[in-house]
This record gives sequence, structure tokens and C-alpha cells, in this order.
Amino acid sequence: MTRKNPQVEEANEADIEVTGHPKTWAAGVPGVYHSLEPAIKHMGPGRAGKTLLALNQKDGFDCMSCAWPDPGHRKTFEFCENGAKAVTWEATPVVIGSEFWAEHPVSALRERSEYWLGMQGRLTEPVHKPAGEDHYRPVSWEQAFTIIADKLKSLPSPDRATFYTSGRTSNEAAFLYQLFVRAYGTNNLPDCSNMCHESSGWAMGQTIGIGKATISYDDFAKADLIIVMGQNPGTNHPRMLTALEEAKEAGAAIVAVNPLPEAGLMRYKNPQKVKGIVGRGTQIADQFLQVRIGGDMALLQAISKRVLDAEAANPGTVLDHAFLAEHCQGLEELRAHLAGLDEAAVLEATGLRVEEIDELAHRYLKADKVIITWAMGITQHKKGVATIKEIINLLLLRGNIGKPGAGASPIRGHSNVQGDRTMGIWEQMPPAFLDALGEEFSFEPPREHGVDAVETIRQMRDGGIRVFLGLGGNFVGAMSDTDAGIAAMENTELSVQISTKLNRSHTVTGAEALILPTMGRTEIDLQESGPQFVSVEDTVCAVHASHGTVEPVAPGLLSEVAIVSRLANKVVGDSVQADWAGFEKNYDLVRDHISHVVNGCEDYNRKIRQDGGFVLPNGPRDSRTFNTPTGKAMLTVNELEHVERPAGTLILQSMRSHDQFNTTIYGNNDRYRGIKKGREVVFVSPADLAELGLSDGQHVDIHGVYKDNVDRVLRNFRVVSYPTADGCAAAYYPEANVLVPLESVAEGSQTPVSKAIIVRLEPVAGA
Ligand SMILES: Nc1nc2c(c(=O)[nH]1)N[C@H]1C(S)=C(S)[C@@H](COP(=O)(O)OP(=O)(O)OC[C@H]3O[C@@H](n4cnc5c(=O)[nH]c(N)nc54)[C@H](O)[C@@H]3O)O[C@H]1N2
Ligand SMILES: Nc1nc2c(c(=O)[nH]1)N[C@H]1C(S)=C(S)[C@@H](COP(=O)(O)OP(=O)(O)OC[C@H]3O[C@@H](n4cnc5c(=O)[nH]c(N)nc54)[C@H](O)[C@@H]3O)O[C@H]1N2
Ligand code: SF4
Ligand SMILES: [Mo]
Repeated sequence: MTRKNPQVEEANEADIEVTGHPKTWAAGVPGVYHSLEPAIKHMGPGRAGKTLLALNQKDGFDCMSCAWPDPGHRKTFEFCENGAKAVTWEATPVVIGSEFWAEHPVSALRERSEYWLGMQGRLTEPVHKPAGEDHYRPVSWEQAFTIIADKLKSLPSPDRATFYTSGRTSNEAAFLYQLFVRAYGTNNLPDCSNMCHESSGWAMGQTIGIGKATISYDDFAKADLIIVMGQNPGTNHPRMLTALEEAKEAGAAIVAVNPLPEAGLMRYKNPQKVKGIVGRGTQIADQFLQVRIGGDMALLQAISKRVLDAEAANPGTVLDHAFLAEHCQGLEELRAHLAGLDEAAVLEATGLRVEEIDELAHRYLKADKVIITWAMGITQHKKGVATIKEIINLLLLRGNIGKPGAGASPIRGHSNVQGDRTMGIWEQMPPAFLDALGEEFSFEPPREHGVDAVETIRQMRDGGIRVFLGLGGNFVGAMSDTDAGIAAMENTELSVQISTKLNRSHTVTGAEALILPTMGRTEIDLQESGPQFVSVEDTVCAVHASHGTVEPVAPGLLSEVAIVSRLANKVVGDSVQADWAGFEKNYDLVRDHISHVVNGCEDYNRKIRQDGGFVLPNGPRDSRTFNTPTGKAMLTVNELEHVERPAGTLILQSMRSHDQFNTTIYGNNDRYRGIKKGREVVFVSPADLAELGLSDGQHVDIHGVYKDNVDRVLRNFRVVSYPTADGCAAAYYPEANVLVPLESVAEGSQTPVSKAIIVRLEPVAGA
């Protein structure tokens, strides 16, 4: 069944093709074609059918790509092009055989691209790179666990190790993992969320007492106005376009706030509908505000000011006074602060015209039910937390939280990143959770906060942290300041990655390194008590089961639950009262513990077996209950600041192409933006090109401009003339991570500032 040694050609960046203009519509029949054809080619018709037909079905498995929720009524094809790509990438029958490791020294693998590494196929056996050697070699599971356990037990303090998690991990594996880590004695549990929606969690936690969306799926169709800020759903949450289309049909207006005219935000052709196949599709955005990078905070303050001005003009008619009086605090301070808003600064920060801002304010005032959604264009900024607090301010003024068709909705990235947090993957879990955990397993969990992603790099680099263990993900590839990340990982004594496929973090290692291969969500997980399922939580707090449907790609693979349990058994054993050997035989035992420890998960085994699962309780959404120190939702005052851009520089955002999932590169095209066969491009507006004396097609070096004067540079990128907001530029992540200093983080959340990198473009001599 399996295949080995695929011929994978690296991209030759000299071949890049640019069609010259972005697409104005997304999905439709090309979307379906672009997913089915590669699926059948890579998996064969049998495996393609068994996976894609089960994708997002109630008795099938949950899409491992983004965290977009499933509608109550499912169709036969309940997935999008990018979901199909994720499935194809994971369920491929191509595997890495034992001989691979002898053929490819680690130093040679390091020169390969993420694309090439991922295309080598699935990892199938544990491998070990001893200190001082340049090759991994196969080892038994038993040997692998012994190496890790011996090392962990030899450390002078549990805080000398760090335990990363990426957001694909199931609730069951995540729960056991954090238990293991805390039983070992540390809260060092950094995760991908530190680089992602951490700013949302901070801002919402402080203002409304919960770091999660306050809406359910059905609220989209009930809204009058949906504002989509700093998000590219056509690529990153493609089925959200269906929800937006349905909302429009039910009468909602949609506003997109983005420096780029992203295809899906403009027009959408729904492949499930006749008009999506033959027609022009639905125009999605009624208004498109082409904001300057980092200008959202100013825009939001300007809208809130207009709301308060309208109230002043017609007292008692604009604000939701009953809601504000009963549930909120801070209105007067906010009013006083916004009264002094400098409109000239707003125009400078946003790059928008007054009429555009007035129009959005008018739309907001006209609407009774408003949803604001956002993603990385908002969170990955120095002022990310403050900007999200301004989103909350605006919503609270007119009671747009805790009523049907209205609410705040961070749209999560990884398919189970939200669930992992619910299960305790956070370096700062609150005391109530730790109390419950300690009581359930009869031990005293550590109380001191652990390290987040940025602090992990610092402490590994400076020699404090000696062991890195990653449950999924690609820490070195995903983190900011690539060079610092490399130096940090190389400075550890042991790095361990639990992974499905090869990536950068397997080629940049500690002195000694291990790769533990694991099963993916598509695969049938057969254990002693029968086939197991796992559970996940989507972006609107719905928890449901996921059942694998194809044979595991190799016989020796262990599930994540099995790996974590066996490792924990070796390292912490019976120092906590946990049936480590029993968990992997029957995941119901894990869920019983989750029932007792995690708020809202009582009776988990029964509720998870209900049709479609269950929805976690959510105070603001369900009852306008706000778990803040005052018991009220907090309107907050945030000093306006926007990204300063010295003359001759641009503000560069790093973003995803249509052919990638984070550091996983499926291919070298970005169809909606008209890019083919390469990724080393930088998008710049025609006006800026003229001002900088550059032209489309020219090659430039991109230099980061930071006070520390470290020369962070990306060499020889092709300039693409593109309709981005003036003063702004864009390049792809993860390549652009080289340019982001480790110290450049959001205030409060410590999320790397991946969306506002100050750069200077220098023409490549002779090019
Ligand atoms: N196919 C696919 N799906 C994915 C992923 C993937 O890589 N591929 N990744 C998953 C993950 S982990 C995440 S977190 C999400 C990410 O989902 P997104 O946040 O949509 O991802 P990005 O590509 O980072 O896009 C950021 C968007 O914000 C805009 N933007 C940048 N700066 C600003 C700004 O200052 N203001 C405003 N208003 N807009 C700005 C950009 O133009 C872009 O449209 O997607 C998830 N889903
Ligand atoms: N410059 C810049 N940097 C960014 C961002 C940005 O927009 N710009 N975005 C940030 C964001 S939002 C995020 S979420 C992070 C992402 O950071 P990560 O989550 O660390 O990175 P991924 O690329 O999603 O991880 C992919 C790897 O996960 C492994 N994997 C896949 N499926 C499974 C599975 O089922 N189990 C296990 N154990 N492993 C699996 C595979 O080996 C694969 O290579 O990157 C961040 N970095
Ligand atoms: S919208 Fe997201 S979760 Fe749904 S099928 Fe597409 S990639 Fe998967
Ligand atoms: Mo993310």
C-alpha cells in the first residue's frame, strides 16, 4: 500500500510567474477541482474517498486544518479546497523508510525547503540522533522513551525543560500531556497560541472574562452587520465564506477591513450552488476599508467616537443604556478619552478617507446586531491587545455581546488550538484549574507561571532550558527571529519532536535529538478496548468527536495518547494517581478525568457521544455574565499609537499563501494573488514602487530596520506590484520570520509582531 522515495523537485525561484493582478473571487468549481484532483493523485481513489467523504461528517473525523465550525446540517461534501489539501498531505501513503536516515545526513536535510521535507512522506518509526553525530538512526520505542526519561530525570530542576504544543493535538492527548508536564513539576507549556490568538485571550479575558468567541455558528445568519478585520477567510477559513454568503442572503451587510483586497472577501462562488458554478457568485463585502497596517486601533476608536457623538446629539437613543448600566463599567472614562481623539492622527494611522470612516460608523449605528470577527491581522501587532479591547468597547456600547446575531469572534487558527487551551495547555493556567487537577490526581501541581514561546527561545539560547519537547508543530520554523530560534534549539542538550511529517525543527536540533512518529486524525486508532475516537473544540466552543477512517500508514505508529501516556509512565510513574497504562487502552478513562477537572466538561463521555457533540458554557454569550474582577464587562481606555514608518521604509506583513498551512508548504503557488512557482516575492503598491524608484519584476534584498542594528535580511526577492495599502508591503510566512526580532512582541500577550515589520528594500546589484 505504501510508497517510498518520491521525486520532489525544489522550486527554482527564477521560474516565478506573476499574472499581474489578484483574483477578485474565491472558490467555486476550480476550488473543488483543485482539491479532488491532487487527493486522487496522491492517495488513490480508495483512500481519497474514505477520507474526503468522512471529512467533517458526524461519524467521521474533524478537519485538521482550521478551527472553523461545522454547520448543524451537513452536506455530502462538507469541506473546502484547503481542508482537502490538509487531508491529502496527512493521509498520503508515501512513507519515509529506514534507509532514508542513512542516505540523508541532518546537515543535508537542513538545506532542504519545508516543501521538500514535507513531501518525503509520513514518518513511520522513532529515530535518534546521538550527540556528535550527523545522522538519525532508527531506535525502538522503548529506547526512545528511556533516553527522554533519563535526560528529564537528570535535570537539576523541572523548569530546565520545556514542553511545546501545536494546535492539532486532540483534547485527550492535550489533557494527558499537561498532566504529565505538571506532574513532572513545571508549567513550561508554551504553545502555538502564544504566536497566534494570545492577544485575543488577553484582551477578552480582561474585558469580558473569557478568551473565546461569544457567538455560535447560527449567529452569522442572524446578524445585521458582520465586520471582518485582519482576516483572509478565502484561504484560511474557506467555509466561513458560506456562512457569510448565508448571512448576506438573510440581509446582513458585510464590511472587510484589510490592507489587501483578498479574493474571498470580494466575491465568492459557492461550489455547492448552481450559481456558484455558472454565475458570478456573491459579492461578499458591501464595504472594503483598505486600512494601513496597524491602523485598526485608530479606526475602531474613530467609530466608537462617532457612536458617542450620535448619542450626545440624540441622548438616550443610541447607546444600549440598560445593558451598559446593568453589565458594564468604564463608560464615562471612555467617553472622556475619545472626546479628545485626534482625527488627523486617525486619518494618518488608517490611510482612510473621512467618508469611509463615516460610512462604517453609519452602518454600525443602523445595525441592531453586529458581529466582529478577526484573526492575525489584528493579533500580531505591538498594539494587538489594545486593538482587541477597542473591538470590545465598540461592541459593548450598543449591547452587541450576549444577544442573538451579535458578538465578538476571534477566528482560531489550528483546528484544536482552542480545545488544547481548555484542557490546560497554557503556561499560566489559573489556580482553580490547578486545584482541580491536583485533587483529581492526588498531587501538588507547580504554581509558578511557566515560559511562553518567546521566553522559551530566550532561556534555551541563554542555557537555562536544556531539553525541548514538542507535541506537534514546527517551533523553529514558526517562531519569530529565525536565527535566534536556531541558536536556541542548537544550544539544548536534547530536542524531541512528536510529529507526523518532517519539518525544519527536525533538522535544527539539540546536541541529541529524537523524532517520534505519530498517527494523524484521519487514521483508525485501534486499541485494546476497540477503535478509539478523540475530541476537539472549534472556534465557537462546540466540542465534538473525531473518528479516523483509514488504516494507519505504518504498523508501528503510536497515537499521541499512547506516546504521552507511555512517556509519562516512565518519567513520573505513580507519583500521581493516574492509570497511565490504562489510558491508551481506552480513551474513555481520560475523558472521565476531564469530566472532573475541566469546567463545562462534566459528563464528558456521554455528552461527546451526543449527535454533533456539545457546546461549552460561555458566560457572556449565554447570560451576559462577565467573569472579571468587578463582575462587569469593562470598557477600557487605550492610548492611541500607530506604527511609525521612517522615510524610505515600508511596513511589511507576513502572511499565508493559498498553498500552505503555516510552515507546511503544499505547493509554490498562491492562486488568488496570481503568484505561481515560487514564494520569494514581496508585494508593494504601485505608488510606493514609484516613490522608492523600484519596478515590478525587480529583485531586492529586504532588510529589517530595528534599533538593535542586527542585519536581518531576506535576499533576492522579486518585487510584485500589487494593490496593497500605500506604505505597506507583504511577504510570506515563515520565510519572513528571519526579519522579526525576538523582542518585537505585542504588549501584554508577548505575541511576535509578525504583521508590522519595518523594512527597507534594496535593489540587488546587477539584477
Ligand atoms: N489554508 C490555511 N488555513 C489556515 C492556515 C494556513 O496557514 N493555511 N493557518 C491557520 C492558522 S494557525 C491561523 S492563526 C489562521 C490565520 O488566518 P489569517 O489571519 O487570515 O492569516 P494570515 O495569512 O496571517 O492573514 C492575515 C490577514 O490580515 C490582513 N492584515 C495584515 N495586517 C493587517 C492590519 O494591520 N490590519 C488589518 N485589518 N488587516 C491586516 C492580511 O492582509 C491578511 O488578509 O488560519 C488558519 N487556517
Ligand atoms: N511571521 C509569522 N510567523 C508566524 C505566523 C505569521 O502569521 N507570521 N503565524 C503564527 C501562528 S498563527 C501559528 S499558529 C504558528 C504555527 O506554529 P506550529 O503550530 O508550530 O506550526 P505548524 O506549521 O502548524 O506545524 C506543522 C507540523 O506539525 C506536525 N503535525 C501535523 N499534524 C500533526 C498531528 O496530528 N500530530 C502531531 N504530533 N504533529 C502533527 C507536522 O510534523 C508538521 O510539520 O506560527 C506562527 N508564526
Ligand atoms: S473551512 Fe477549515 S475546517 Fe472547514 S474544511 Fe475548510 S480548512 Fe477544514
Ligand atoms: Mo495560528
